[in-house]
Amino acid sequence: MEYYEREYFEKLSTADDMIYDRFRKKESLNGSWHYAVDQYDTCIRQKWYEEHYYDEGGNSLPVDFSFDEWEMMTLPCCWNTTDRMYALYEGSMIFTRKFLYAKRDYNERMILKIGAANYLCRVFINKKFVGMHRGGSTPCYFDITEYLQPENRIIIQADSTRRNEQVPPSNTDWFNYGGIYRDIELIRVPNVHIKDFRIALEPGSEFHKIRASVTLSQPVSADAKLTIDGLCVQEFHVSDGRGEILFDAQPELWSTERPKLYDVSVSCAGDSVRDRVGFREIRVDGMDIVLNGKPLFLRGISCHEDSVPNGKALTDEERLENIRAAKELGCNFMRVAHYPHSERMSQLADEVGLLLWEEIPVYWEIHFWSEDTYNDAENQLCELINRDYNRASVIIWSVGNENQDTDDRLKFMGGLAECARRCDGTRLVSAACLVNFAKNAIDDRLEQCLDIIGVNEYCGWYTADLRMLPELFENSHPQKPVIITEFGADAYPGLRGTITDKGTEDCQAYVYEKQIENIRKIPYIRGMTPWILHDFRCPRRTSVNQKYFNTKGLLSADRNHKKLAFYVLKKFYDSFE
Ligand code: GCB
Repeated sequence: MEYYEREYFEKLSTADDMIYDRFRKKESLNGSWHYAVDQYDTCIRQKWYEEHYYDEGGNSLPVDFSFDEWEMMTLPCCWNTTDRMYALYEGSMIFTRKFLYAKRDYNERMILKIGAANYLCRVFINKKFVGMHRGGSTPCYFDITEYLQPENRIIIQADSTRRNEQVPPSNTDWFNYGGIYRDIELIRVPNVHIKDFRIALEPGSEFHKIRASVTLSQPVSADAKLTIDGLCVQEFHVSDGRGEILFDAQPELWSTERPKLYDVSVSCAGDSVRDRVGFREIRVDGMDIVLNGKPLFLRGISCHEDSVPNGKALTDEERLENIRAAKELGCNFMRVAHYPHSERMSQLADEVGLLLWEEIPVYWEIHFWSEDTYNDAENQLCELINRDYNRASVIIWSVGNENQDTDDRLKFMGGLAECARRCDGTRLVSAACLVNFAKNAIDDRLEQCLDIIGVNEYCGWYTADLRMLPELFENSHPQKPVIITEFGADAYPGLRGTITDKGTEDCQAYVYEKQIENIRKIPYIRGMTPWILHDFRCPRRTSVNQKYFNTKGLLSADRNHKKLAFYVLKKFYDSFE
């Protein structure tokens, strides 16, 4: 950390600052913001946000900014897709606008929510530093009540600099989009409000019990009323700001075939919130993954949050296009890699009946020895769990992807697995592990901390000899169900050739055929999420058959072209019906 940044790490917004906000009334700050590229971090070095235009003697001072004359950008967005000039820009950008505020209720608090800003985000209101957030894919919340006046200037710095100590670190296999790329919203809540509301089918209750809990923003006592439309009404007591109820109920279960959702509301201490919730049970039984009491094979596909026109700022239509393509493939499962995608994704998956694997970006070579990096990773995990706890579609929390099996890494990721379990006893914990190539076997010490073992093997691609695959599976004796979380091959859309000619659709389809031929014979493999649904931007990929895209997609980056391998996988998945 640079010396001038130190003071801005003081007021870190974390998972503890989140409030429950689904379906709350929101006032949007999306739209036109003035902006400037601030490559040298001058805004925070020179404290532009303090707006010193005159010295004590009344003499005008030179200033290096013109907040209200700067050009405009429409937020949310990834700045890389707005103008060629910013296509490859990584660093700091300053955004500012004004807004009016009139108090509506003497008792109200105003919460600012930023859906996501990559990676550091600092907020200033009316010349004061409000706080900062780190982590480029989870939402942050700031109580800005004390900073507000009738007329307000807000300044947000988004800093997309890649740094080794961050989560993800500086080297990844995807594009580092910058920007405030999810909604910016104001939420009025009463002083005592519902900070957290959780509801789920109780695991092991034979589908006959539901547990719900409420956490208030203050340690007060009050009665809470829970209504599940068409099912029941329950009352329970909240004391010292927390209350929980476990009650008998027989909800129609949520499944991928019948994604039944209930309208749910809870009111307590003058505040009330709503949700749409499905009830299902996911567990591991021996070597089976069991949904609502029935073993199932997870017919999955991996997916990045990336579109050609919008980067990570996908529209709902684009998300639905991905979901439709996955359904057409015959999927019941999607691995949303390698970081939390928008909360809209899990909400849509709830509606359409698609199971999800959600992941935090503990990717490749993290600073596993650093406590600060651990805290950052754990906070991102907690923010994700808080955000999506009520989503029936989410069945697995993944604590990372492809990390070398070292002692530091075992402690770090073991800690994350434990944290996921502590925060959420209704889901399974996994990680996408590397193959132990010295033994050509599934063998990673992290397995002891997981419910399901994820394995990325690239036989037929990085491990060029496909004959290694049967041997790899035979050499392995996992004690838990395995999901093959990645295999795949690059194919430039439309490029044809022989099955040995890397970069052609024929070669990719061949890899899929051989993989499927082997995977289907192995009983301990209980699911797969090949890499990947569609091509995505990737600065590391410069070859003629990639052109700065990772072309392992089954669809082209614009989703208009289906590669041969799409149909190979579809044929396999359709054989399950
Ligand atoms: C992997 C990584 C993924 C890459 C992929 C590839 O193992 O987990 O992020 O994009 O391989 O295409 O090399």
